[in-house]
Amino acid sequence: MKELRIIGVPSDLGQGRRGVDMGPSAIRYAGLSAALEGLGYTVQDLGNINVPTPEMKEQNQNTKLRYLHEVTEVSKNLCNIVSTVVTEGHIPIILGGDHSIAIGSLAGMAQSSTNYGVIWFDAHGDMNTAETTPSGNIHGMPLAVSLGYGHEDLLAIGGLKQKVKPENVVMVGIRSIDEDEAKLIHETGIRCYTMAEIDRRGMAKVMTEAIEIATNGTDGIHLSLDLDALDPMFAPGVGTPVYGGVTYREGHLAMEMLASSDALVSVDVVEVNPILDERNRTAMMAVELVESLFGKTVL
Ligand code: B3U
Ligand code: MN
Ligand code: MN
Repeated sequence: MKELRIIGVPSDLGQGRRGVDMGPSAIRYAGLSAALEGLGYTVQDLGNINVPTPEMKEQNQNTKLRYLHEVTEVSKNLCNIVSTVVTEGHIPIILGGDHSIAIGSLAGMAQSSTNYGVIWFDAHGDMNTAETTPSGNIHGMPLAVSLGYGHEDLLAIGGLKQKVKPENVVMVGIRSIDEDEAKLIHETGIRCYTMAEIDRRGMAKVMTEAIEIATNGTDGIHLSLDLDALDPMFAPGVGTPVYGGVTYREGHLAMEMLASSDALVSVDVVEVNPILDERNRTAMMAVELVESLFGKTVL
């Protein structure tokens, strides 16, 4: 059985609200390592990557991308660690932090020479570029960057190449897309399962197809799990909650189907904000979902 490596990335540089930097602590406090060990895995926690706090830094006036320089440095670091972990034959569990950290995880996966597909579990598309972003927040851009669209500094992390092929990328849980962001989604042709489609066809069918797309011709799946994919009823501690999300049961079903696929090679768990949370519920939800993802069953 593959071993698991936990990597914390306490970054809130990619979005506007403080607190998501405490996500790794909250998820650890909710018992992540013990839960995975309980499932029979060997788990090693590699600790946190060093991330500057926003108060230490002046905003760079040359770009509208907030904390571009700092996000770039953090991503390069994460890229190297993820690539090492995967090359050693282990599964990285990357704890955010805001979703900008996925730029580093996917760059690291690409550097490790694993040919992987991506399931982007999120309320949002995260397909903005420097031109289309309404906020300047880099957490709205990581999927675009990984597909080769966006600021050159971000594209250069881990080498100037597309980090994942669009034909192996699937979005699930989507219900908030900016107008210009939609154009890029159509242009790249990535498969986008909106909440409307999940309502109509059911999570089981959607995940069957999603897994098929992400594994078609690849060595495995990277899951980028943004907790705001879930309805705020189940995951209130996120910076940009959107009603009408994935339910508790649908979330677990999706993770269980990924576990059965036996294709998972790496995972991000992002956007848990303990300041906005209710008694660490969202971090506990994250741990539960990860347990299902790694094979927890009732019997
Ligand atoms: N699409 C908006 C909002 C957003 C993206 N990701 C999150 N929120 N979590 C933006 O700023 O790019
Ligand atoms: Mn996201
Ligand atoms: Mn989101």
